[in-house]
Amino acid sequence: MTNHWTDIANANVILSMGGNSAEAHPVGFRWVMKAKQRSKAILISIDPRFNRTTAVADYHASIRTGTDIVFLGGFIKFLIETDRYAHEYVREYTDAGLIVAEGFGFEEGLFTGYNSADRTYDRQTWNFELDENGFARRDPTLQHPRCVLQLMRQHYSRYTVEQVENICGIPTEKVLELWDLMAATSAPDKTMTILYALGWTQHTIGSQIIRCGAMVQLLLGNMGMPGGGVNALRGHSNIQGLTDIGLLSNLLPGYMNLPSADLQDYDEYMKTRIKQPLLEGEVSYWKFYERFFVSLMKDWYGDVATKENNWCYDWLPKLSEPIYDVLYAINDMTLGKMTGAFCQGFNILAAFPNKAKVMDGLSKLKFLVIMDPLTVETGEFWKNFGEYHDVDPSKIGTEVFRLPTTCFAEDDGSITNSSRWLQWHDKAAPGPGESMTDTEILGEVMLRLKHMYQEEGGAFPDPVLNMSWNYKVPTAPKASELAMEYNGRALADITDDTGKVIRRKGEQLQDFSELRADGSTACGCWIYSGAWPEAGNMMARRDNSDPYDTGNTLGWAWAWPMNRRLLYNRASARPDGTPWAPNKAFVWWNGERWAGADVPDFPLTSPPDAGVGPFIVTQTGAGHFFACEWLNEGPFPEHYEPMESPIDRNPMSPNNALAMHNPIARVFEQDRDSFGSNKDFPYAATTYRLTEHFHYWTTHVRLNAIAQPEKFVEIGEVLAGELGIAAGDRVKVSSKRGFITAIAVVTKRLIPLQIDGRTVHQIGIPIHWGFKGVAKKAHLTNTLTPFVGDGNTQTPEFKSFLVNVERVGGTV
Ligand SMILES: Nc1nc2c(c(=O)[nH]1)N[C@H]1C(S)=C(S)[C@@H](COP(=O)(O)OP(=O)(O)OC[C@H]3O[C@@H](n4cnc5c(=O)[nH]c(N)nc54)[C@H](O)[C@@H]3O)O[C@H]1N2
Ligand SMILES: Nc1nc2c(c(=O)[nH]1)N[C@H]1C(S)=C(S)[C@@H](COP(=O)(O)OP(=O)(O)OC[C@H]3O[C@@H](n4cnc5c(=O)[nH]c(N)nc54)[C@H](O)[C@@H]3O)O[C@H]1N2
Ligand SMILES: [Mo]
Repeated sequence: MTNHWTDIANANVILSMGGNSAEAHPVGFRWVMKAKQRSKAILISIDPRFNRTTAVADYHASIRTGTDIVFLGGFIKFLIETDRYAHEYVREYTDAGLIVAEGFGFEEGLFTGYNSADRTYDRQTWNFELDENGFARRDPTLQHPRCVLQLMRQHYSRYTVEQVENICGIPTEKVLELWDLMAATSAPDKTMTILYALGWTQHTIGSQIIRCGAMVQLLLGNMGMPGGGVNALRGHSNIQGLTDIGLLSNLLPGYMNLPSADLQDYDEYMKTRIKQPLLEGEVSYWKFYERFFVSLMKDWYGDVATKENNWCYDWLPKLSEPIYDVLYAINDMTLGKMTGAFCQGFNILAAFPNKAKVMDGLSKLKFLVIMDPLTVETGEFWKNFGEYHDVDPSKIGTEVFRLPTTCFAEDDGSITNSSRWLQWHDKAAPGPGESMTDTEILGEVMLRLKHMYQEEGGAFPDPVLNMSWNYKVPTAPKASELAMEYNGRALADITDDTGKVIRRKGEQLQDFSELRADGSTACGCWIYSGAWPEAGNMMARRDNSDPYDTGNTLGWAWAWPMNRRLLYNRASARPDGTPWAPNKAFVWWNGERWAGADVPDFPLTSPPDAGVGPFIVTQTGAGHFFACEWLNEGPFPEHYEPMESPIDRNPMSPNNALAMHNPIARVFEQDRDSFGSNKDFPYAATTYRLTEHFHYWTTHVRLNAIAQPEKFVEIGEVLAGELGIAAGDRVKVSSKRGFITAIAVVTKRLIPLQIDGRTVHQIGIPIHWGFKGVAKKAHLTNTLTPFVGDGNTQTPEFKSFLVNVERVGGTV
């Protein structure tokens, strides 16, 4: 989230699109209801289904899955052509006037630089034109034909309201009605918040849908504003913490990233990561990359990491693929390239697409370790469960080890929520039986590995043998020890520019401004620096006073970065430092410094006329409409059809087969034949959650099993009528990859849509229920889903694929 949960109450319009927060985030949803009560905020729900959020919404539009860029792109065109965007904000705070280098172009659905042989882009031309000092050229009048605003206008001129109706299936009058409500929030005293989750992420074009949402918010002047922002409602309670701390295969803690194989040289790596300002005088915070990186290596390797050995840079893995994501790992398993796997709190068989392929992969492993408090499907993938999981155990040689863990309430620690707040919690009860906490298990594994390397040697022992491991009980690092480590500490006295000592050797750092690139600080996760300074554990604070009545409770827990609650909050004030409107006053210039309800996202005493832009993490200080080379499929979001589409062409670029689907979607050679066509599988399907279950684990809980006892699928009344299916009938839903059976819920919540000259029906399939637990047994939903990923994050396309539906007899 750029903003945070409580801040939603400040919104005038709430766009719930690509998420169903009433269902999946029912506690946070109270802030949506508060906005409605407090300021009569308008809630808009745009979803393929009429869902539980829609039930309390003021407006709803049924959209075809995977087409959100068309709706948002059309809105961008509408805002520019009707001149209803936030002019001063766009001119002063965004890249609208920057001039794009010659050579950049877009034709028939593809940007310049596409290489169809390896399905990648050469992104060289996706950049700004630079002057002789290396700064980006700018046209403050926004008239230059190659300035970002003009290129954006041109790009989205194709996204007519007729195309929106044709592709998304939302009638033109409804589209215009919604755009009018949304456009009203470009006024300085109005804001719109966007709440999204998997309905945007789980598509082959997921990252670009989200970017398009950010562009809309920039055009409306809603970034950095209370009640504004682009807000990802995250999944598991600590999934925000997972990405923050770098638990993805291509990341290091704090959104630093691992080098690729062509960066064997430390200085070369630094050159690509240290981002110098592209406009004179801008902050460009990533220019401090080396401070974050060196402090991390000092944390990991202590005295062994020195300037002379490039802080042990050679020990870091270098990626020969852009990312070793879960899809990649599963694919490698099926190719017999992987010996063993650890599944820690991960029910991969239930959670990942194309169950048959995941089964094939798991069956080829030599060993599988599963760390989970429950006996979940993945740990028993080799057992036969009859109709719902029919396998022959004699054909599977994988040895499975089960390490029972505790559950979250049986351990201390911090949990980072969607708001970026780190909230500390204490263990409520010890775990049952032989269970151990995850850190105890990993501590034991680490020490045994180290011991084996010491005793037996082996390939590449250095990174394991030299890893710092200074915990009181080495087999059981305490949560507090780990937290103090990610905050960081001084390894020598730290001085400021004038030579004054600001931090003594051995002290906890106050925040990441104290990090140094000379090896005198250690820090496990730079963005978390400030969570546990000398004053103690900030995450355990529970003061909810709210002096400005903005919902900003700076004394409650601790938020990264710097306890700041609202990112880019400098943009909540006009260029002259005064609030855009009295009712939206948030952070302002008081004549001497930035003041207000939040920790300013800006150099504290830098006056408004210093010419520094509010987006201090970008190289231009501006919010970007033009993404440069950041995303893999182009600087402007473009619509591509899902990998399995209910129509035969991409109406946005009908004459180019290469632009039918995302041209760089993650597709494995082995899966080329695993996608179905709309002739065999005519219905568009999507998958989703229910409040009463949490994925697959609550099916082990009797009360949840009673509340939602059995797997069902939702079918619209019109289609059910055509297929002769009545409510309660048992139906078979099949895709190119397999079939499931379930009870039919015949509903008004799904309606047929008119798309590109044909009628498209959508089917809704909850993800819950499997063959373990106390609820009624069922086929796993992911038997059906396609093995294909987003072009940047590799997130699978769980939300758009094709199925067929038949009645199979038998009712509830
Ligand atoms: N009770 C409960 N709560 C949960 C979870 C749970 O299992 N149970 N899981 C947690 C996790 S890990 C996560 S990640 C979050 C997920 O939170 P959400 O993303 O809100 O949950 P979903 O139900 O997967 O999907 C949300 C909505 O996206 C819609 N949708 C599908 N395709 C599209 C599309 O192309 N465009 C648009 N606009 N909408 C689309 C679906 O119809 C659905 O209503 O929930 C978390 N909260
Ligand atoms: N078709 C379809 N598939 C989907 C999705 C979808 O929308 N549609 N959503 C995707 C999403 S967003 C997600 S997040 C995944 C979810 O996929 P998973 O994360 O695999 O699903 P969970 O059932 O939440 O599994 C978490 C496991 O962690 C265990 N656990 C709980 N506490 C602890 C602990 O302290 N330590 C350890 N070691 N284990 C613990 C639980 O018992 C549970 O078995 O599913 C994905 N799959
Ligand atoms: Mo999730």
